[in-house]
Amino acid sequence: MKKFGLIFLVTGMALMVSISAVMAGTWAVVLVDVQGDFTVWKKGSLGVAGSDEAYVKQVEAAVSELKRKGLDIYATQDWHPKNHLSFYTNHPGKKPFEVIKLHGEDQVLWPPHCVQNTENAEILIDNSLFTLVVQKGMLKDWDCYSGFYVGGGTKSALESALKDEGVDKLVMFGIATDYCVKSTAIDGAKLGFEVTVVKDLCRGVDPKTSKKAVEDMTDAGVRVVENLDEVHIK
Ligand code: VGL
Ligand code: ZN
Repeated sequence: MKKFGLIFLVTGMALMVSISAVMAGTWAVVLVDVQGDFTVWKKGSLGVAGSDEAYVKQVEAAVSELKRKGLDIYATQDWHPKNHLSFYTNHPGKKPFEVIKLHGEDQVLWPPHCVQNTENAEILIDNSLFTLVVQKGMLKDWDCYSGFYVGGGTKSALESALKDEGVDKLVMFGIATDYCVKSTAIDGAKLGFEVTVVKDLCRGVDPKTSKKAVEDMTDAGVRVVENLDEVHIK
């Protein structure tokens, strides 16, 4: 009788531990495109407002703190070939930031940026903190803002890597609020993750589209918070 009591107790405790683990979920960080070309710090070709050295150091401190708390860090990296069709220079007569139709969709024509193996394509955060770096935008004919894809509807390794590790909650930040952060966050929500975007760790190309991006993310079920303290991870 005594033996059965002990077995029940141990089984019950194991059950409670696993239930609480499932309820708490598993967090990971998705760090979006903190690369030289998107920063004014590195005089990037597409340096967005407020992306100075202090911003990058603030992001690095946040990433380090979350890593210390036990979260794995997944980083995305815009990674274009020189002849990429999102570059205005590959469309004779077009100017930077003009919008054209590509595959029937609006395509902003960007200054050349994040060209593979160039210095300003590098991620500015200590790369030893990363569990995985996911590259996107490698296909010449397709732009790709979402880290869950590489372009043309082909998935990157991000979703399967996260799901293999049992991750279900993502804390997300980086550049640019109105393009890659927005797209990666919304796709994350669509793919079944609980996504939290931390606004003061993001920088946007344009204030208007950044404001709209926050609305679009919220509508898609993404939780947008002002700062890391509001995330309440553990
Ligand atoms: C991005 C414009 C072009 C981004 C990437 O990382 O948000 N923006 N390519
Ligand atoms: Zn790009």
